[in-house]
Amino acid sequence: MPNVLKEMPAPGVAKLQINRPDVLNALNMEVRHELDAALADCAADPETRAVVLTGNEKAFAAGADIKEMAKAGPVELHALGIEQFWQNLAAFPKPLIAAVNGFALGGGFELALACDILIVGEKAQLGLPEVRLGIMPGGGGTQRLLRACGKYIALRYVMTGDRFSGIKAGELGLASEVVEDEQVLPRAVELAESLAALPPLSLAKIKESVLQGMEAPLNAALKQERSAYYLLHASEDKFEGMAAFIEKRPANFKGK
Ligand code: DAK
Repeated sequence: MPNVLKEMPAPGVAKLQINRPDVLNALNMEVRHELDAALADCAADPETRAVVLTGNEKAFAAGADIKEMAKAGPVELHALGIEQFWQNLAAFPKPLIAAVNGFALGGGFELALACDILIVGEKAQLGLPEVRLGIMPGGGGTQRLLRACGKYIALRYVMTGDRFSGIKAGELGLASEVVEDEQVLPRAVELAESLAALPPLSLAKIKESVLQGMEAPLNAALKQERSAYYLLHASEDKFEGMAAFIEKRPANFKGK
């Protein structure tokens, strides 16, 4: 059985499901490689315009596989090239929606935090419990949480390793939407389908501007936004979008 299952649940939408239910979708090297490859396929495929990343009702992912990590020293860990997985994920150019039910812990939560939009079930359990294992988050958790909700909330949860619910995640600004657990996947697919109908180049440039802007001084970020804005005026989809508005018809965007 593959560790990552791929389906196309709606036009233009790929669903990638982590599939190690026996260990609450713990992320081992096979999962990382399969996810990396599946995301690369989605990035390269013009028919895929938005991706939903999910687990199952019990776990989005309960973190890195502790049994795999327990034996490894820093040199072995480094040699595994896990950083490349996180870098590729951060550079994924299309809309990436995390549909989170159950446990999203450690590397599993970091995986969700690296997505663009988080749809979270009310009863989900999120957190960065690495401190309790004598380590700390290493997949971007300290930094993405800090940037998403500020120093005091980030340290509150990263230092204690405490878990929090999906509802709490919503209150902390760590979820795009909090919905009933059964609605997580349908809502994520619905949102992905609506994104898949929008102009891909605009979405790519919006994502790039927001993500790069988070790391840049305001002036540099505004400059980057402006150049992305002007570039879109050269796209066929700009002419299609505006013509469709003027002619009062739905637009048919081609990603050109
Ligand atoms: N790894 C391996 N197995 C896991 C696992 C994990 N993270 N989480 C759960 N499992 C396995 C359990 O061992 C158990 O397997 P069996 O004993 O049945 O063989 C099965 O899943 C069911 O789990 P439980 O019996 O524990 O189920 P409960 O409902 O009682 O508890 C739980 C659920 C999620 C609260 C508990 O399983 C738990 O605390 N799991 C560990 C959560 C955790 O500490 N996660 C953080 C892992 S550290 C890196 C970047 C990032 C990272 C590493 C490197 N680099 C850039 C190098 C990330 C590190 C982490 O994520």
